[in-house]
Amino acid sequence: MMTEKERAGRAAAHAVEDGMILGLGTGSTVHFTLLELKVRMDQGLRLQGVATSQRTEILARELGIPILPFSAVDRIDLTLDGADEVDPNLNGIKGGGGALLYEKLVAEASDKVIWVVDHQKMVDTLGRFPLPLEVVPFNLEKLWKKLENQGYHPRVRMQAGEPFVTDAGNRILDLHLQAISDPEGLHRELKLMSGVVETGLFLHMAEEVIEGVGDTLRHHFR
Ligand code: ABF
Repeated sequence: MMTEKERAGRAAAHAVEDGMILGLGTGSTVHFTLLELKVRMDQGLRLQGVATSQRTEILARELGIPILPFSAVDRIDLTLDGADEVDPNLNGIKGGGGALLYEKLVAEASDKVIWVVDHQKMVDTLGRFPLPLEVVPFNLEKLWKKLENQGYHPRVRMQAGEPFVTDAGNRILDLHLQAISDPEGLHRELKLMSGVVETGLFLHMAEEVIEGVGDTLRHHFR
């Protein structure tokens, strides 16, 4: 039986129209979207993709999906991506995969954004998932201290015993907030801190969320 991730991921590939330029997200759910795009390409669908991470680009190339550099496109027709948490307003937390900066830049250049999630990603209030913050390495320790003093419970994201490094060469601090009562206000506060590159709060960006629920799908619209 298909998992909720696969069901949602594959469904999103059928929102793609012939000739589209796509934003290709990062994560294990959107992985299935790329697999289904390959199936549709073998049936004649034409498309080009802009990858949001090196690992998505590698997968896309392995599947034969034509890749364009982000710098080569003015607009993207449709971005298909995953998310870590989505609230009833279709605001989300992204960045669990460490690709939040390029994902947000690609989403902002897109005419439409669809997220694909399994059921456990849908929440009433954002924040139980630690909020990723992309920060410049130069200021990592001082930003950690500032956020710690403000009670934001920051943790340096690690990989193989070293600080995780994003595709842009930055670091990630994950904020363990439990609940975010004012996502807009928190996003603005964090973005104004020197050394913060981007937050994992994706607000008013997704037009649709395709949720895998057991053996069915739910479509949520903003
Ligand atoms: C990506 O999708 C990340 O922002 C987010 O962490 C991820 C969700 O991963 P998965 O689909 O593997 O749960 O866009």
